[in-house]
Amino acid sequence: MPSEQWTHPEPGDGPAAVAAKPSPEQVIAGLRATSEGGAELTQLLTPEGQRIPSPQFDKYVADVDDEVLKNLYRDMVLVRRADREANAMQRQGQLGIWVPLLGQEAAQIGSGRALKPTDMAFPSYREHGVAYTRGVDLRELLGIFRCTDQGGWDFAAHRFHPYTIVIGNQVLNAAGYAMGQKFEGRVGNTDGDGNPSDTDEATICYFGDGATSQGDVHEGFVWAAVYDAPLVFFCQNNQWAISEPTERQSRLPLYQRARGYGFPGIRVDGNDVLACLAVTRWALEECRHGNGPVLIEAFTYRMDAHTTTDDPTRYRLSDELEEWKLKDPIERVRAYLARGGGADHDFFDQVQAEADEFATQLRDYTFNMPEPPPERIFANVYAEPSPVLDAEREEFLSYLDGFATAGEH
Ligand SMILES: Cc1ncc(C[n+]2csc(CCOP(=O)(O)OP(=O)(O)O)c2C)c(N)n1
Ligand SMILES: [Mg+2]
Repeated sequence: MPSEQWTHPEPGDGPAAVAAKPSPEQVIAGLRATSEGGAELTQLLTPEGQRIPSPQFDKYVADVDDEVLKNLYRDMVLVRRADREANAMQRQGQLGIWVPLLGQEAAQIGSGRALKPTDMAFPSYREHGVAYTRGVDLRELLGIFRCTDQGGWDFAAHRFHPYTIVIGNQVLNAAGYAMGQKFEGRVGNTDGDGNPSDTDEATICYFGDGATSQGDVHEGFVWAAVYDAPLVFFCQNNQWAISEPTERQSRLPLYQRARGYGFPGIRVDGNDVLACLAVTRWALEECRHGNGPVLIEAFTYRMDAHTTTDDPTRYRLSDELEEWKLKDPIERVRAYLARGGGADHDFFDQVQAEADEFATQLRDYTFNMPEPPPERIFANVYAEPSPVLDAEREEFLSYLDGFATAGEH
């Protein structure tokens, strides 16, 4: 029988001297009670592939017919296949490290496809699926993991910030960026008919459950809140921060933290691409209209290791993984499409063949990836030319030349 969720006693309920502590079962029940669905969890597609109507969110996916859903399915299959290929290439010594996204495809594709080209996105280091939706060539992204490249893509062109390894740091960057959008009047505009303007912008910032324990994230929440910055905080709660479970990070579901900062928080089924699309579209619209920020907690599960340097069998039980396989984000879309006749075997076979071809291209490119010249380390540091940096580059180049000369003697 599931344990009751623990609630702290109200002031005056009892003598303060009596310790009011939740049992471990109550802590876990509070954090995970909604993993099965229910009032707290926004879900539009069940793990069995059944469409649940939502009075609040259906209008945000009114355009999603079978064709659009097939595209979302294709996106998820392609990024999963790319993820598995990259994982295998790391094992073969072709990449220095890999950070798997397995299980988080719906959270990333759903939220990424909710963005407009003019919106800005700040990822952590696992957002390969979001990168794909921003038009980043995943071959370029693999350069970071092969250590031939420091950034991987044109951040301004894709409106997709560099990966950030320092936990939570990108939340400050995103808060500052969104405050800039506000200061420059790029939110809350109306067209000639008094309707919200198409040109308004928002920012989305991705981070994990573990990051919510980091000071930077709290500072970002405060700044974004008091400036009404157009910022969607998108927390992928994959329930683990390497080996630390969420119950070691919080006493209550993460989305509820938003209330303390004064903005809305919502928990969405992070394995439901339709719900992630709908909720993120809603949140981005709120932000573009000047009602930001919003916190979205996408409740999901990391189905692989933290990175290829991690061994999850040392800290978690395999039955947890088995349970989450039943909530696979791709399978539920497939079940929905197959049952409703929206897609047949040919479609699924064709997507699989396309994914295999995609993986082959990634592999071929990775094996022959061009190595950039060493002085590239000086590129893209500042927007304007810098005499100090120019001098350092010249010094570095003559240092390298010294090796060539030494070799000649
Ligand atoms: C400031 C900082 N502290 C510690 C680390 C080491 N570290 C790397 S990933 C990680 C866990 C992050 O977990 P979470 O935020 O849940 O993201 P996930 O990896 O699960 O997507 C930690 C502690 C770091 N990169 N930066
Ligand atoms: Mg995590």
